[in-house]
Amino acid sequence: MLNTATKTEATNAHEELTDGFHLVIDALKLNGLTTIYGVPGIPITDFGRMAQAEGIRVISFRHEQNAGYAAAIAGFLTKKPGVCLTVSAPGFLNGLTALAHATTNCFPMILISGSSEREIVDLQQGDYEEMDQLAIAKPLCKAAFRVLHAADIGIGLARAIRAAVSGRPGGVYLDLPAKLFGQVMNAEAGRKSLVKVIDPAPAQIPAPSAVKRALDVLKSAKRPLIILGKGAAYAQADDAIKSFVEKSGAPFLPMSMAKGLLPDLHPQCAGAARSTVLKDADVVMLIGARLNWLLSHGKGKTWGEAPKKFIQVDIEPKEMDSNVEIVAPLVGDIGSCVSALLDAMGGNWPAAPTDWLNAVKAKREENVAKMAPRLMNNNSPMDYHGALGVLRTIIKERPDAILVNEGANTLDLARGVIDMYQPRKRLDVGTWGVMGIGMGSAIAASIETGKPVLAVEGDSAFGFSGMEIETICRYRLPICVVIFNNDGIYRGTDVNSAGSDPATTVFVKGSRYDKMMEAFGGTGVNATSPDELKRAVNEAMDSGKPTLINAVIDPAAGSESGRIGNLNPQSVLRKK
Ligand SMILES: Cc1ncc(C[n+]2csc(CCOP(=O)(O)OP(=O)(O)O)c2C)c(N)n1
Ligand SMILES: [Mg+2]
Repeated sequence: MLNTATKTEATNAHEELTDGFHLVIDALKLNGLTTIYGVPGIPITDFGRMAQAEGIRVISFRHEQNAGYAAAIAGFLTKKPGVCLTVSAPGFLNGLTALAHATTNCFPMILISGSSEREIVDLQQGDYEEMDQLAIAKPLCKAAFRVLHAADIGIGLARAIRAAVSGRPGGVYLDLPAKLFGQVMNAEAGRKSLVKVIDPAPAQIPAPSAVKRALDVLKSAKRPLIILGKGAAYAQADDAIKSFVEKSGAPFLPMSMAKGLLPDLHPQCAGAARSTVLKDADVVMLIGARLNWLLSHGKGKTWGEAPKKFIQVDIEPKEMDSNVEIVAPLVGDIGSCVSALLDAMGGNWPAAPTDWLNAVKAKREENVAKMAPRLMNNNSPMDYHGALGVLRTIIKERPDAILVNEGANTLDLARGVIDMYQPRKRLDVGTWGVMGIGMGSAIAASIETGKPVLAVEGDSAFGFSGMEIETICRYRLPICVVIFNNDGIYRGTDVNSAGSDPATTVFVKGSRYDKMMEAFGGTGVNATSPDELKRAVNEAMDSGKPTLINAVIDPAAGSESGRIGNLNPQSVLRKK
C-alpha cells in the first residue's frame, strides 16, 4: 500500500503526489522485499530512514561488502533476492565483490546503489563520487538496469527481481541516480506504475524423454553415486530430494553447502568415503552441483581410472558438457526434475548393488573410526580436531542452529568433522573460497531465520569482516563467533628469513579477539582447552547473547592452504 500520509501537498490544490523515495519503498514492499542490508550516505540516507519508517527492516552495516554478503546469503536462504543498498562509487565498489560472489554462487541478490548526476558523470566533469557504475557492474552480474524516471521504478524493480530469481539465480545491479529519489509524480499514476512480479521464478519442467534417459543410465549403474550441490539445497525441494535419493539406494555425497539436505549420518551418506566413491563410481548423477574445481572438473586423479557416465540435473542448459561429456543432461528446475524422476521410477526400482554399498560402508566406517580418537583429545593449546570435536557435538545437540564457516584449515577440517542434520544450515565460502563472508552471513542467517548462529572462523578469515561484531551487538543478534586463533594464515609459525618484518602469513602472537567483543558490550571469552570451549559455546547458545570466543589453537597445527595446498603454483627453480 502507498503511504499517503507522507505525500507532499500538490501545488495544484487537489493533486496528491508521490516521489522516487516512496515509489522504491512501495515497489519493494509490494514484492515482499522487506529487509535491506546496507550502509547509509549520499544519496540514500533519507531513503534508508523512510524505508525503516515504513516497515522495511534496514540493517545498517559498517562496510558494504559485508552487507552485500548478507544480501547474497539471504537470497540463498529465502529464494527471494537479498537486497543490498549502497552509496555511489566507493560504496558501490565495496558492494560489487559480493554481487559478483552472488552471481558466481547462483544466489539471487539485488545491489541497489545510488549514483551521481548522469549529465556530469557522462561528461566526466568530476561530480561527487563520479563513476559510470552501470558499465562497471555489467560484466559482474546477471543483469544491470538504471532507472531515470520515477514512473519506471516499478518496472525497473520488476525486471531486477525477475532477472535475479528466474532460471539460474544470480546478482543484479540496479542503478538509482540521486535525482530519481526526489522526482515527484501523481500518486495514483505512481501506484499504477508499480508491478507485483507474477511467478518470478517459473517452474522449468524437464522433457519426459530426458527424464527417461537419465533413469536408464542410473539403472544401468553397478556403482552409482549421487552428488548434491548447493543448487539442490537452494531449491527447497527437500522432501522430494530425500525420497529420490532413498528410492535410488545410491550413496550420496553432499557438497559443502548441501550438507544436511539429508543428514550426514544417513546410511547412504558417503561424505566420509569421498575419495573412494569419486574414484570407483561408474555412474555419477549431479543434482544442482557443477563439475568445477571443487569436483576437480570431473576428470584426473581424483576420479580414478574407472570409466564414468555423468547424469546432470541443472536449470542452466549451458552447464552441460562444461568439463566432460554429460551422457544424460536433465535441464529444469531441481524441484520439477526430482519430482519427475521420482514419478518415472515407478514402484519397483531395483536396489543398488550390495557389493558397492558394502564397499562404501566399510570405507566410511574405517575413516570415521580413524578420526574418532582425534576428536576427543583435550589438548591445550588446542589442535583443530580437539576444538572441532566439541563443536561437532554442540551442532548435534542443536541441529537447527546455523553454522557459518570460513578459513583454510578452519574451513576444511570443520566441513569434514561437523555433521549437519538439516538443510541450509551450513553457510560457507562458496564457489570462490572467498574470505570475508563470515559476519555478513551470520547476521543475515540470524535476521532471515531467527535461529541461533554459530560462526566458526579462522583468525585471518574473521579479520575480513570483524568490525561487524559491532553490528551484531547493536542488533543484539544470537550469534556466537568462535575464532580459531592460530596466530595467522594457515599456521602461525612462519618466519621471514630475510629481514625484520614479520612473515607474510603471521599475525600478532597471542591476540585476544574476545576483547574486541567486550568493547561493544558483547560477551568475550578466552578458551584454551576443548572443555573451556564447550562450556563457553553452550553458554552463548543458551543465552542468545552476542558472544565471541577466542579459541587458542596451536600455531603449528595447520597446514599450508588447508586441503587445497596442491593448487599453489610450483616452479622448478628453488624456492627463495
Ligand atoms: C578474499 C580473499 N582473500 C584472500 C584469500 C586467500 N586465503 C585463503 S584462506 C586465507 C586465510 C586462512 O587463514 P585462517 O582464516 O586464519 O584459517 P587457518 O588455516 O589459519 O585455520 C586466505 C587469506 C581468499 N581466499 N579470499
Ligand atoms: Mg589462522
